[in-house]
Amino acid sequence: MGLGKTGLSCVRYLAEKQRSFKVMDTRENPPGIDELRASFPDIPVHLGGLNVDWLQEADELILSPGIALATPEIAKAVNNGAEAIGDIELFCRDVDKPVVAITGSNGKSTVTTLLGEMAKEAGLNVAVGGNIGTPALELLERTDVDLYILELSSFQLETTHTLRAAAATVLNVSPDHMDRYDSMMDYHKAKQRIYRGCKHAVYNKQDALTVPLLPEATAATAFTSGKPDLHDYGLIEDDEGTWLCKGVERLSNTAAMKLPGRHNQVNALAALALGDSVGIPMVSMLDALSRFTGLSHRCQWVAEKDGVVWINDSKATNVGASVAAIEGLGETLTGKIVLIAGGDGKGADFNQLKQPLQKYGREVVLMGRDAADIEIAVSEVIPVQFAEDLAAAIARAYEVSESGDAVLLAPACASFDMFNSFEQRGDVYTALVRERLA
Ligand code: UMA
Ligand code: ADP
Repeated sequence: MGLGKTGLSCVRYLAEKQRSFKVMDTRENPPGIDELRASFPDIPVHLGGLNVDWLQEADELILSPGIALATPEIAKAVNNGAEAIGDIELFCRDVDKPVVAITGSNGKSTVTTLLGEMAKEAGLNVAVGGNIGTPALELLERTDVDLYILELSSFQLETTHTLRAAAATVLNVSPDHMDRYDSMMDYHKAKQRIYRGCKHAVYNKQDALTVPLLPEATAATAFTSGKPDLHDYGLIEDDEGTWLCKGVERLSNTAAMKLPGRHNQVNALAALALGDSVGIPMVSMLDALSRFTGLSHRCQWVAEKDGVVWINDSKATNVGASVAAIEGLGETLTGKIVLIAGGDGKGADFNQLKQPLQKYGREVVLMGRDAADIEIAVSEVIPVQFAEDLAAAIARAYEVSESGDAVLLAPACASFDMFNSFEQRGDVYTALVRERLA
């Protein structure tokens, strides 16, 4: 149920296994339909709605993540005895190498990619996928894999029953996808499924909702942005700066990291804890970490000049992500943040920006459609300037920033009023910054 990327990967997998199946999608013209018709012309397809007869006949329903289990027709079929699973469950039933599974409200893609780089550095043949882009079942097409690293969304976890990961983590839990869940409790329950049957759980000591609800005998390691207990991963501050630590052991000074921000130091600790628990050598992991500049558009280091660092967090398309970036970065600076924000606010409440900006901000440069709404929310606590476009915003930030500062593009808004996508917004920012600093 559901074509798209996931559905197509299931079709290829089921066809290869010579299973008997049908495909449906509520969309009239779902992505992947042309490929399905060309490569699998004999597979029955129902589009533009749910086929209730097919649902009643099925032994097994394989749901794409975009389809909710709570859909009444699906709930009814499950009540009548059909089993509801997803692509990750199919993957789990077949996989014969260790799997590291990563979920959380924020930081999933960063930790997944970083851990992949760490495993590669150690010489492992690693396959990285899941919610991050390549559907998990496509990874099974490779025959040389030593280790699988999967980013999993709560949607995927809802329909996964036998994950049994070698290592699993919930990085953090904050409100998200509340259009799909009745309450935070339901969202939390979906995330917790990642720990089912795992050999080693890795959790965030500062976020109670990530603590695994597992038998005590399960091995578990915590990470924290505070001082670690004996077997935890954490941060220790001394006159040489901040250290990534395992217990009292100093692993690396954070000055050796290119990934900016406290939240990314915590992401690094999570990746180290996961990698350690599946036996990736620490020295390889630290090497990979020191080179990792982060994913494009997520608090990405762009340039540094005259003591001012320029950061692209165009992926901060909502207020929560901007707040994380301001706080994460702010804590690590000797100076302050010049924030470039604004765009299509999607009706958001910008008041949450006030407190972190009061603490860490030097000035806010606003652009885009909803700039005035942000000004109303924050102007009491921080100077605000308006800019015609991104180039003008960069020019103003260049003028006002001082040594020790960071200029941060973290718009708290979608990009569609000025750009095609958050990626394009970030690319334009990167090019304009480099041009100005050249
Ligand atoms: N849809 C329908 N009718 C259907 C099936 C889907 O209207 O019958 C809609 C869904 O509600 C959704 C959209 O179509 O809005 C796409 O859903 P899908 O299940 O077809 O998505 P795929 O193309 O298979 O992509 C999915 C993940 N998408 C979602 O979870 C919505 C991708 O994560 C993931 O990369 C891919 O599988 C491979 O595993 C994207 C995502 O936005 C990046 N994830 C969410 C997030 O990260 O916040 C959870
Ligand atoms: P996800 O895959 O969960 O969306 P990403 O790694 O793509 O996560 O990061 C998305 C946004 O979330 C980034 O723009 C960043 O500002 C913020 N972020 C990243 N890591 C964390 C974290 N550990 N805690 C809070 N926010 C974070």
